[in-house]
Amino acid sequence: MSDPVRLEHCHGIAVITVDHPPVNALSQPVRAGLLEAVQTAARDQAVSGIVLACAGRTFIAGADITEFGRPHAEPSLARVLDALEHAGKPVVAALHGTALGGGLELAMCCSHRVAAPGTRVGLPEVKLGLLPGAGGTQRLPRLLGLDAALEAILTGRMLKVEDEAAGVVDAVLEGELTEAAVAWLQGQLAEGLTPRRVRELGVPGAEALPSGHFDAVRAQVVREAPGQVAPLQIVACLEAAATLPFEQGMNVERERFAECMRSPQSRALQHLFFAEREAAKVPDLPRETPTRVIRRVAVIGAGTMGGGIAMCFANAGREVTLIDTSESAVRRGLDVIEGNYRRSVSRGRLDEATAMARLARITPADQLAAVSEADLVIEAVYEDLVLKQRIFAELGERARPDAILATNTSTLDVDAIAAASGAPERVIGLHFFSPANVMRLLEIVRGRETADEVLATCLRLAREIGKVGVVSGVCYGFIGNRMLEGYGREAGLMLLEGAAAERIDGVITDFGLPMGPLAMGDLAGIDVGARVRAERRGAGMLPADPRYGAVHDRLADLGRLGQKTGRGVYRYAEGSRRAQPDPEVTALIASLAEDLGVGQREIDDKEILERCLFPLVNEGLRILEEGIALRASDIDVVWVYGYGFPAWRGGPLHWIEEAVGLPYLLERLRLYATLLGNEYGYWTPAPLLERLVAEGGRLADYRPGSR
Ligand code: 3H9
Repeated sequence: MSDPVRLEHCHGIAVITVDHPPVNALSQPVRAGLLEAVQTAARDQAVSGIVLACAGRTFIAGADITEFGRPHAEPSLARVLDALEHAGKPVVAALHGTALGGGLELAMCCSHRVAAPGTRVGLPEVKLGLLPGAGGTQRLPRLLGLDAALEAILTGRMLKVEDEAAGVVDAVLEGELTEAAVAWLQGQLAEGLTPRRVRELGVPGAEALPSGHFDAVRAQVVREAPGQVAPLQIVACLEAAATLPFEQGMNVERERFAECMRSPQSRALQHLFFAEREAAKVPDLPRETPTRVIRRVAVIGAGTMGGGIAMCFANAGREVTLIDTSESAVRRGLDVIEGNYRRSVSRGRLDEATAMARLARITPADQLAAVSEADLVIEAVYEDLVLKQRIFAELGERARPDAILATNTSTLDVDAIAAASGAPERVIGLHFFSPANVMRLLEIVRGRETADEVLATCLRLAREIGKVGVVSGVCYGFIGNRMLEGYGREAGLMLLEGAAAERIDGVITDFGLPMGPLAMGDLAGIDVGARVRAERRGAGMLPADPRYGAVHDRLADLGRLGQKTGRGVYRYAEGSRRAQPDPEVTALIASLAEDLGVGQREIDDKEILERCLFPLVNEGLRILEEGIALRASDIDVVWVYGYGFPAWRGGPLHWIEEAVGLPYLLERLRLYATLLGNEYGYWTPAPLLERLVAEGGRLADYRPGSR
């Protein structure tokens, strides 16, 4: 391996280059190399200034996350930063790409900073359950002002050096960056430039803070990030920056950073960071598999889902043809899309010109023949196998022979749909989550005959359109919706057994999901679930349990279809989305329970949580063992990005392994089987669970097919 840090000389300027692909993270060899190079350049009388730059696609992206949790290896980052800050001559950090976390903290210890156009900087540690632990909480407010720094550190957002982060850099330089930085430094030295330390600056905005300012900030943080540790610790550090001398502020930061580092939340978020990247790797898909360029996309179905998918691709610069069966149907779909863009503009999230350019990329069509130019066709009509097969048969004839044909089905058999096309190797499932232009998950369903090239293209495409792609095998509901079934089933059964809807949902939202299962059912439409149950019951796919879905089926019969009719499990005031308990539903459930011979009782919060989440996890284990998911962490990614499972719990399988314990899960499944009966197999432990517990194995290490 080549040296990760080089020291060269250029007319009296020492140029230190970090070259440590892929992102120049501050691993031990980089820290050691930097320390030595800085000390050498500082001692060298012939050197009047130092430029610190990076090779490759980006400036330093932060500490090396893979080193977290391992024994500390010298030199510490603090020592490197100290050497930079005390070099005794000007040190210019030359930023390009992204300067993140420890990378930005390092740059802020240099006396000056210059950047290539388009460079972004940020302190994203909060996304890892951490806070910037190398002076970022004390130095950024000195450069950006208190409020802007607080916002940047709490959100972890990247800021452009041309606008929001202008205060961080001394100049934005055109041309080859290192050369430009050397020239800039030489020019400044000629004008008498001397080293400067950010620590010696005041904190703009900290002068006349009203009393109770930080208490108000803390209250807001608790509201917006309930249950999370790092954001409150960040506020404490920023309060220290605003009120204490620099060194004391650093002490506060050091203590708080160590607390965050020890927290299970940080471990969970680090797990997700790597899980998200791991998901893109498919063991039996060769890395060198060629991919196709996707410029034009045709979306069939201009409903909510199709419209969202069309927006997704238009936002990512692709030309989109939106197809439905009639001109009026496409027009309606386009109107909704236009309304969405206009709303984004009025909320300041998008400028008018960008919004209209995106809208202009979507061309309406009312004939399937309009797919003929597309590189990728995505079918997003309603869940009806026969209809989808008919469309795919036609696509087999009308689409370009090299076009990828995708179905957005959320439950149906992708292989059966693929077969209808006559070219199943070109077919794949692309399961978007509603609203498709917002939710980050994309389940990529690999059919029995899907070609490697098609899969590789879709994995790359997911990234290009800002989604996290997770590969799933073919089964009912794929990874996410299959796991959802037991969760929804138990919520319905507990209603029948006497638990109040708002209590069930409350337990789940307290746990950290954005919505409980019953409110979610109301939002999705009770008729939707009822229709799916009816079909599955007809196909013999449901247990012969009269209690299964009984409450929701009754509500559907009564026309209580959820939010859209103002009544579902809850009641909604005209035009409001606020769910209110409905005594009518309580009475209806009580009478239904009596009809079905179900006794009602008090159900405590612990039982509610376990009965909702343990079947979900248990099904996840089956999915893993069957090889539907490639690894446990893929399932975590699905649930965090597709269903709002709290990221700081790491996803359902990380949570069960780290916070609950597999032996406890097994014990409770057995207990519920005894207490509630197990006639329909609801509580039968997944074989993988029994095995892992018996052998003391770890879920995180398990791979399908391994023992
Ligand atoms: C920190 O700095 C703490 C300090 O405050 C205090 C210390 C005392 N470490 O995302 P990509 C790997 S905390 C190790 O696909 P992109 C990544 O796993 C850190 N590895 O590329 C992947 O590996 P693989 C604060 C890292 O172009 C490969 O690089 N910083 C790190 O889409 C490519 O990554 C952050 O949180 C790392 N820090 O995006 C920044 N970063 O190829 C985290 C990446 O094997 N990083 N890898 O799958 C990012 O946000 C993005 O990676 C970045 C590039 C925007 C830089």
